[in-house]
Amino acid sequence: MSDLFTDSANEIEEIQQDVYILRSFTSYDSLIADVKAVTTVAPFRFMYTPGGKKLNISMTNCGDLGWVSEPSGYRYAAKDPTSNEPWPTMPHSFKRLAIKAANKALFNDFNPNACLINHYKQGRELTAHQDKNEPDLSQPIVSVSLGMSARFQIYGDSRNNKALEIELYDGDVMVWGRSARLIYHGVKTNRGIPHPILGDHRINLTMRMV
Ligand code: MD6
Ligand code: FE
Repeated sequence: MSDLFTDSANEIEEIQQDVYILRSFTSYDSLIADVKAVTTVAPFRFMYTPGGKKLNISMTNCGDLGWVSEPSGYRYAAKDPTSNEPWPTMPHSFKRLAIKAANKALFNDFNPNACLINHYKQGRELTAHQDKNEPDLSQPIVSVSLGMSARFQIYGDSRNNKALEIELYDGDVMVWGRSARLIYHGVKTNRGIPHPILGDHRINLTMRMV
């Protein structure tokens, strides 16, 4: 498919106010070495919610700060609580990609210092939530989908709204901020064609300024 559409591969589309998508902006192939470098030092792990429930999705982080969910609450932590060591440095490839994507959506002073990495096995879903633990909500989030596709759901200002659904494929990048910064969103299980390396798994990077 990408061969047929290379001319439009880097076009930005505003799918809803202040929510942008860049199709085929990158690929797992081009990020695999850096994803592995991070997850070798800080492996994916299942965190627990403040209610004490194990999350469905395993996670890790890189950068100056990492998002952590614990029985005591959500926080950004400078150290990996599993190892008590700083999180791995954010690879330049991640940062460059995020800044380039943010610039396309006219966020010109985005310089992410935190990257949450989610890992989904097929059948696992992410329930509707807002990302509101970041101090400066004028800064966007840049999200990179890798591996098997999944259906992303955008609920807007209430999780009771009917969701706008969008299929996200390997290499698709989303940028959102401004009026959309606090929208509710979730992810339905991976589906579609298995990825040559990740099979029926999906990885998502979300880069933030914290
Ligand atoms: C995911 N993404 O795509 C989860 N949050 O697996 C998110 O939760 C997300 O894509 C904030 C901004 C963009 C996102
Ligand atoms: Fe989110």
